[in-house]
Amino acid sequence: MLAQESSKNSRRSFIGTTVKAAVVTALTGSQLHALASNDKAASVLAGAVSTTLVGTSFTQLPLPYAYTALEPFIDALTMEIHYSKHAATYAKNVQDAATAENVNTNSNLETILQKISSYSAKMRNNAGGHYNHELFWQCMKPAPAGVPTGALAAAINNSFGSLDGFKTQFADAAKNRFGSGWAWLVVGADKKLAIGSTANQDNPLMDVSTFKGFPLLGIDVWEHAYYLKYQNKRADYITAWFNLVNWDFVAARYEKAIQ
Ligand code: MN3
Repeated sequence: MLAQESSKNSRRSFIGTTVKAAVVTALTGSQLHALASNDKAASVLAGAVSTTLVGTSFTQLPLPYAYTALEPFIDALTMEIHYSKHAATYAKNVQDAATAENVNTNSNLETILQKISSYSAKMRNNAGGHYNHELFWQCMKPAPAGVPTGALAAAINNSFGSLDGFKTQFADAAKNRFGSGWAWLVVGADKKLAIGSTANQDNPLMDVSTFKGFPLLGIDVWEHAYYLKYQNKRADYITAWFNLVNWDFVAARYEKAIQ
């Protein structure tokens, strides 16, 4: 619980520092060019996504809110176990895999994900697991969720008819992912929004994924994300989860992605 005892002020300060660090560690243009020349998936980043979005580290960041903050939609015990056990283990294991496979842990995780077929199954599972959870925590905030704004709102209406249309398609992708995995809203190389899902800890940045794009929003549909409160009722968890979406985060991510 130590992470939960820090003040709101120190959290805000940390988040600000984190954003700056992400920008500083962003890939350079020449690095992106090198990636794009031999990797189709990299074209999503090189063609459609600002380099300031690339910079997820190998280290688990503090949760940006308390374990209790997402109640009643996600209970505190689920959050504590999810963050401090499941996600922390992915973070540890991706660092172990990086050491074993001579990957510089000061590099960006996105770079590894785009070439994940070059690495071990341990790297695939844990680089994906760590990246997905780091994004997942930021995709949520204490209720109420509000609504998409600006360019994202227009794009959602254009692609899915309405916010409700988006929710229906996104929930279907999440419900229909058999077994463990994730559902995603992504922006593709064509700069259009798309909804899809991936199995296990794969994600749409990976060269091995059949569903590709730059992830804007993701929902974890592994049972560990919801079973304590919702048991087998994944659909109820998904419905409740929409109350927690941090649309400001998603909108900012989208606007940078289409620059
Ligand atoms: Mn999880």
